[in-house]
Amino acid sequence: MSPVTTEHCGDIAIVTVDNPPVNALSQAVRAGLVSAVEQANAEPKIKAVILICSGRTFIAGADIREFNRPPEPPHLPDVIAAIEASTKLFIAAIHGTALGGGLEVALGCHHRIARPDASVGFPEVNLGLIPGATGTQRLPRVAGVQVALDMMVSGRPVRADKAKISGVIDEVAEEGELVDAATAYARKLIDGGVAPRRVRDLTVDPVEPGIFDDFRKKIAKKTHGLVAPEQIIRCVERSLSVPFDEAVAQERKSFLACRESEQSAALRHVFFAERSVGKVPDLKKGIQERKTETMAVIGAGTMGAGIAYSGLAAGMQVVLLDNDEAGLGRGQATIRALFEGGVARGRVTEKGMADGLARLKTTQHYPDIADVDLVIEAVFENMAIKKEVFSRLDEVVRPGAILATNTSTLDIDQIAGATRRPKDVVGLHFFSPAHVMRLIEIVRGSETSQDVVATALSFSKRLRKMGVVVGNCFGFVGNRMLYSYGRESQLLLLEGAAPEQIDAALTNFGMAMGPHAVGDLAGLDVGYKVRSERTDLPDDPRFYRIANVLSEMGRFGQKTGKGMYLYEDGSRAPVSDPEVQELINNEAKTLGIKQRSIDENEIVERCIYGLIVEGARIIEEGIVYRSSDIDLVWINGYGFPRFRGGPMFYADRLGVDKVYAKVCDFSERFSPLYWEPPKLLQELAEQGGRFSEL
Ligand code: 3H9
Repeated sequence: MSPVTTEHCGDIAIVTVDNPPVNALSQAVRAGLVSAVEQANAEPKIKAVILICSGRTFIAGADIREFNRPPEPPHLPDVIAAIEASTKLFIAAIHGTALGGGLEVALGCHHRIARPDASVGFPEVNLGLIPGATGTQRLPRVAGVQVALDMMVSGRPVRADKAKISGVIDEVAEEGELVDAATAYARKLIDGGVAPRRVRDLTVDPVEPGIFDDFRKKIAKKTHGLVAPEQIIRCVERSLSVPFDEAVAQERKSFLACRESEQSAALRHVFFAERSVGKVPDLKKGIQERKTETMAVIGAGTMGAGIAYSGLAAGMQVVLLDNDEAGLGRGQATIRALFEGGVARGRVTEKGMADGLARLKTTQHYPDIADVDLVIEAVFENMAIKKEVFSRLDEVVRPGAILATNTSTLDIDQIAGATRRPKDVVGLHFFSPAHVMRLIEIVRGSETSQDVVATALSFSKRLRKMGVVVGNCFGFVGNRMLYSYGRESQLLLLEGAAPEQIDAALTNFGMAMGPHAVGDLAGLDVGYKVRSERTDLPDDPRFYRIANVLSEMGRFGQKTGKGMYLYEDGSRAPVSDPEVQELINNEAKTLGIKQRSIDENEIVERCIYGLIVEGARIIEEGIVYRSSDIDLVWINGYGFPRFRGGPMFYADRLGVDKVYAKVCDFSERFSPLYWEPPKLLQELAEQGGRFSEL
């Protein structure tokens, strides 16, 4: 049966799209729409057609899954042209979200009415695409150039009221059934003798000279390295001077080029990865989750305060516990400052801040947190201290509460072992700054119960974060892989690459920051302490040599004004330090390493392939459910470029066989100590497989 059906109500036809879950424009929907138009045109008694959707939303866009196949007719621009050319009045009735191709269909209709809670937008840019079915030419015609640029380059949808003001929609429906409001609207148009109003026939309002260049400057930093935003701008520029059909042909060409691009393939991969990350294969369906209304955070340092703030911002009751009174005061001040920052940026209202702060309690006494639903421990990264905290929690906190640790590296099972309820213990590894970073690694211990994992996933969502369920091993997914990445960035120093050269190579690749700038930001002492507690490090004097020497000199990074780089007072901008280069050269000499000139390509390959090799081991050991979970950890926690899809997807696109060959080459050139290829990498390479297919 076609997903598009037509029903007649007197002289009005109601065409309904029913293609769950989001009414995407699959080939069957496109074909159904064409035949609905033909039927309406052939039916003399029909004067108007209402295009409406079943389920939770209006058409949410093209069917993204079809983008991996050659386009099949009827093509969307032709479907929209048929709707627009219809002699019958076409009215789009919008609920939920009209997105991408969905909004293009609505703009092909002659009129648009939307529920007050609906929104409309062009999110194509988030998929490395441009609106490719006349959207770039229609939006400037109804809403002007500035609105068109803002909506299409940001990808952010706008609510119905705003969309009406800018001319994207014509009417906001009153409360009640949308179909009734749309029918009443259609009746008004029919009775008023209103003829079809075709957007293609409108002209774009003239603009101030320089508007496009100003816009380019405004977005330059945010869109650095992305292809689609510039393509959108060029299409909108054409809407002012090039005839509609010609501009649409150019838009289509540009859309198809984007669709075939590596960037779009990567961004589409991320889109689906984000939708599968919450699906944990072995969790029983319909599992009863635990309550998470009240939360205690142990440790009022920067991390603890950030976690507490996230809970308060999500409407929870939060108790902050620290045995140091002054520390507690500082934590409270940090939380207040975070709220004030939110108010200043317009993200939190004054009332929201007052409510949030009223829900915060502080204490130095464990019995005060006895009744909470969830505890998150955020004390020093030291096993003995963590065990002590967990045995206290075990004594005082009510049965059934979830006991979580924010450890970034330590063994969850050992921590759980300090309690008599290991089933209730889970890792919730937040990233710093906790109020900003979206990622939470949900670390499943060997005894963590299913309902605790399910609750941790919902809790992450409630905090508007992305929970990725991972297994228990040193450093879990993110920090374990960081070790290999960091190791290579350190070895490269000894071999002759300068810190700024390494950082530039990786930011050119798309990393948000270079590894040495990140080290200085996080504090070189932090990694130093973790390494000094590990007993399983390789017996290699080169391993993190420069970071160790700098830490021992008290050069911890930004917080001490110098680390790998120098920092002028109050500035976070790294400045090269000739003393550090001299130190690196001396260390290389001491170790008998002959320095050489190293090119950008080798820097990127050594660091990124280091990640891929460790990622392959993580998959092999079953620490993640799917390779795309690793991609999300690195994109959301470590600044890996989204437009490259994450390290494992990047490996797939390069070709796993090519990566394997290079790893074998590195193993020969630099020693198998770090470059022994994992079995999984070898197998996939031999079978022509991909990580994403596992
Ligand atoms: C485009 O339109 C190009 C045109 O300009 C030109 C063409 C020529 N296709 O997000 P959810 C699936 S580009 C296929 O969890 P929510 C999704 O994978 C497109 N599938 O729901 C998931 O599947 P599963 C422009 C799609 O309520 C299920 O639906 N449009 C599509 O949180 C539920 O998704 C966009 O970029 C799709 N287009 O949010 C809009 N969309 O259950 C993309 C969703 O198997 N979509 N699915 O995991 C969204 O932003 C959100 O899905 C939406 C609903 C806001 C609609």
